[in-house]
Amino acid sequence: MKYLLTGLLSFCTICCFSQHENNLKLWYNKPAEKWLEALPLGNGKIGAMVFGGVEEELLQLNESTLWSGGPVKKEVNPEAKNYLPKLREALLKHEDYTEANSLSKEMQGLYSQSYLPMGDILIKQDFAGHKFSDYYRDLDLNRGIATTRFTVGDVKYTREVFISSPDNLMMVRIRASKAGQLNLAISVKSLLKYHLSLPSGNELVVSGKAPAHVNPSYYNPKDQEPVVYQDTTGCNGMRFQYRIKALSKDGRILTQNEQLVVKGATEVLLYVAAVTSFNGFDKCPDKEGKDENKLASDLIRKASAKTYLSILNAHIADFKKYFDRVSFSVKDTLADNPNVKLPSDERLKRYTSGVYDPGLETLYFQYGRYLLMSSSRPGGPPANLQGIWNKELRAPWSSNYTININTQMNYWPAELTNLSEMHEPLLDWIQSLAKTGKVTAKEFYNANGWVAHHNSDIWALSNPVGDRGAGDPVWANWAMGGNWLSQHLYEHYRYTGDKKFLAQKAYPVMKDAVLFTLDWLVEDKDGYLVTAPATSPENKFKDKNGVEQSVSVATTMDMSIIRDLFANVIEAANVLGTDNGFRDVLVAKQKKLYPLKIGANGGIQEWYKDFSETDIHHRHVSQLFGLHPGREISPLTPAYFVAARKTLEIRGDDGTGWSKGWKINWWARLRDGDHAYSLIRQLLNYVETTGGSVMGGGTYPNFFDAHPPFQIDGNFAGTAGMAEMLMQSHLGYIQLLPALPKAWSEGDIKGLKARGGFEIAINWNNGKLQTGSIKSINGDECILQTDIPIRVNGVKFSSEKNAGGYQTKFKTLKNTVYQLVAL
Ligand code: FUC
Repeated sequence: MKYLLTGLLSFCTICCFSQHENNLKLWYNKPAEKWLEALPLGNGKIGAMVFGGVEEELLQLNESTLWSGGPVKKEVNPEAKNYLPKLREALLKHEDYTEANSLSKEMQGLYSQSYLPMGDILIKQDFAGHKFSDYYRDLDLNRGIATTRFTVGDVKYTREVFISSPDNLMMVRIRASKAGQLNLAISVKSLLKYHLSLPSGNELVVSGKAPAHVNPSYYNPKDQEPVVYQDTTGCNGMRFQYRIKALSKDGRILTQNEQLVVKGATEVLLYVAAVTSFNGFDKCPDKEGKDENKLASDLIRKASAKTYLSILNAHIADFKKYFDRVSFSVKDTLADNPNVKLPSDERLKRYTSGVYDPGLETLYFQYGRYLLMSSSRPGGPPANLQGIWNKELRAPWSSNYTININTQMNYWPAELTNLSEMHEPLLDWIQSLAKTGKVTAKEFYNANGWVAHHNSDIWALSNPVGDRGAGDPVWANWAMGGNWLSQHLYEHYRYTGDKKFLAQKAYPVMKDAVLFTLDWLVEDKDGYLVTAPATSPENKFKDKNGVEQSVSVATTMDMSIIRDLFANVIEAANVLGTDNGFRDVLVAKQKKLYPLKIGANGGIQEWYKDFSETDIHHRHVSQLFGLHPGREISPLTPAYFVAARKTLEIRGDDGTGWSKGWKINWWARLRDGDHAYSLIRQLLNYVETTGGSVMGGGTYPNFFDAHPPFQIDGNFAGTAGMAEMLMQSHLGYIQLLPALPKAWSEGDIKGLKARGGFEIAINWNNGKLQTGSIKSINGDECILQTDIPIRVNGVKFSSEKNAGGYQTKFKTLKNTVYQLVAL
């Protein structure tokens, strides 16, 4: 019975839902012409962009482990460490920033490798020149299904595509409403080297090879081939395979001219596997690679023994298990709001023109969760600059891991919006980075512990990039990537309370990051511990002669990240009751760290000295790390809190997509809901697929974030920022509705996670908390902060009123729900 019901339910997604009433769908009334109009599907391993063309459907395929290159090379710049003393002397003794810049270039290593597209699947459908009508396509966010429907003559055609995590496979079902009306030709192509085989009458196999090296698209020296397939000295690139099997109950399936051809069928199923020989960051994917042929054929064999409905139902159950943990709605005060009824691209355009449409904002929130579930799943690599979706051989910034903000930003919604499992790929990858980072620390700086710089890849590259001298130190030589990522390990513990994880996976890596840092810090003339060299991603300053400079000492971001790391390691040592001696050393060092400063303009100073920036509106506002994602700037430090606000006012709201996304989070932390909301509106600014300027970040027709170009981090920052407006927990207590904007005067959110192991549901009206519930996962004490006093389970606790509102403390029992009522 259960099976039948779920089966019927899934039938309803295709046939009978009212497209206008659903706020968990992106939908369109025309096919995608451009990639940024196509709809993304993914299971963290396979990714696909679905175009929904009528006569030709294009499914552009990705696989998350398909990167150029192989394990990182060693001894890439053995001379690097010899420059460090000279560099420090130039900075600390002579304040010669020009010299520091050239010496930094001597300390660079190799560029990261590139994330690659796997290939295309083209499905040509023959309608003998007849016109189509009733076109509709959508992406169903809580089921992870893309559907395309249209009518030709008196036949209705439906295509349904999803990518299953349980079966690790893409499924395509194509149906005609009248018997025998499907005539298809399925072909493939790839930008990589490949050959095609058609081993049985109904299978098509693409076997390919990734390059051994791909240069970043911005790096084109005359003497280097940008894409190299053979590495004569080391390891050749990985192999890959995608394999399509077609099945139908009626009609005929045959192979013809390198195509799978279907004639006269009523329903066709395509089973698509996509795999690579990637076998871990430290194994050559060629010589020591996995058997991609066996992987792909096993997946297809197992799945094609199952019914379509059982694969579909397992996929939906898996998807809903995560997606449905959080719901968010804001009351639309406009009766029968006409915007809600528009196709999503039109709706976004209208929104950009200023109309009121809170449903679009909550849809965007959930889309971020959808994208994280689709691009980051346990066992796979972390979501990269484009998540898992990339069509270019040389994608912008290699579609790599940029760890001076972008990769971390991808994971801001993970714990907070109840997708802790999707954080795992990053947490696992950090373990690999800590290994290569140990080699880098020794090789480049003769330091202990581990270090990572601003770029990385699936091989866990940790060296400063730049091809030994070609990178600009303002990004290439920044050495705080590992320290920042260590925050993610500790945050996972703070949300889950998982002490085993803290002891076994987090603490050793965090401690090793500290070991590097202790070696990296030097004393300045006043006895402060400072970093030298230091850069402030990726802004430049004017020195006393007005010359533009990058490399200096103790930038605010460096020192804030280090303070955050030390505080987290001290807390972790206390929680675990270990390493007291080491902890005490850190407590002493902590006091000597160069402190936060307020500059002459009233903002948080960005550099060691109060230099002026060369770009006052720069997209990075690195000096505000301590406000978010750090916790050293808060209402508990009022002078810095005011200065942080001033910093943002001076910098202004403009920027790339991710910059606007970060600003939502900052304004939420400043508890200014209306300003945070105005940035949501700016992030949801419709951007044409054809371009836009760097300061014109926003949202493409398929709701992908526009840097521009497409970069997924802004989507994730937007989702996290909205959650931060409704609940914050970074200061040791849970603040409900810290930054509620006027535009969201009535609404509810269920399922957000708070640090300390709590799951929160609240609703509000007239901008005030009404009722809610807190589920205690671990049975720890709960501290709530609210604007108005509350009752918990009918009891009015002795709430303390402080500057931030009322604090209510109560003991909890494990796995128990507590009801809140505002008084
Ligand atoms: C950093 C940013 C850029 C871009 C790139 C991938 O370098 O400054 O804006 O997001 O990463």
